[in-house]
Amino acid sequence: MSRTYAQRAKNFPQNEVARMLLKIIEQKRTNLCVAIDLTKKRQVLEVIEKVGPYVCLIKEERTNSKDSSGSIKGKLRFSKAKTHIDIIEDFDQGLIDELRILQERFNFLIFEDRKFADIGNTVKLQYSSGIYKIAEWAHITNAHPIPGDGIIKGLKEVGKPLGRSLLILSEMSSAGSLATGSYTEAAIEMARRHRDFVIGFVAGRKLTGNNYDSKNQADNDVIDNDDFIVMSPGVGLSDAGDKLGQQYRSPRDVVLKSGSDVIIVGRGIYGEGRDIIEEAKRYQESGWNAYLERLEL
Ligand code: 5FU
Repeated sequence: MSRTYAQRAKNFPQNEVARMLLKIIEQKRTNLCVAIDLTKKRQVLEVIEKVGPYVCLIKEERTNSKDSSGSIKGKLRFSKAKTHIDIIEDFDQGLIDELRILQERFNFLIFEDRKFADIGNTVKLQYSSGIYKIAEWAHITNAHPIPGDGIIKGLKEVGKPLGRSLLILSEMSSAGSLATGSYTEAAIEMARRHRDFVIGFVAGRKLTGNNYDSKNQADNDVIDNDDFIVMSPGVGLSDAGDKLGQQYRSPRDVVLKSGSDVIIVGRGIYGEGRDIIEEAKRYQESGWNAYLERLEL
């Protein structure tokens, strides 16, 4: 048995972002995060316009491509064209302003999937400065635990005063990932040491916390200090994976069997030939029904 998203909000007294996210999930009845790996700001905004009603989170990636066809259809052939770079072609403050408008209109949070991985002093600068100034607009970002606690401390110095929060990448969905076993265990310990800034994990399953009965009032009065929000990428209903090692599982598998809290879906929603709105609805329903089933366990 498990608690509802709303009941878990009290487990995050130090993280307003976590409480906001849990509230949005409950209000909009969606545990879907759409990962927008598109290359032009116009495309990103067009997808958000479509999926906005069905998501709790938008996961942004700063990507670029040589494709200049300008059409959404052409741009959506990104499984090979997408690359992570530090400079986006047409990034400007206008994108951030538009994102903020859409965020208010549709009530979702923004997760910049930056995957920081350097020493504390460097990530501090990467998070606060440069062209993107991620800390100014992203409610949530994430970091690899590999450099040790310094990476969290550095990001926290910038993000905490702004009310931002962090996820730790403790597992990855790709085949052959090294983030397993003792690495994952160490990542969990790091997160526990920084509960004032870390709200959860990118992982394939629930990693911490206790089980409670959502219908038992006595249970619900207890605060679970080991509760972290788990967000899982590698979710797809139509494909088993891609040619570059990505591996997909169904929302039901991820949320019901593995106890994850948020499903992260990219190409399953806006891949070539997909009806973005229909797919967003399908994933939203699938993720939410799996959660409702989990409450009954
Ligand atoms: F940390 C991870 C991970 O382990 N697997 C991922 O796939 C992050 N991701 C991201 O989720 C990845 O960078 C994409 O942005 C997104 C999955 O996209 P897809 O199109 O659904 O495969």
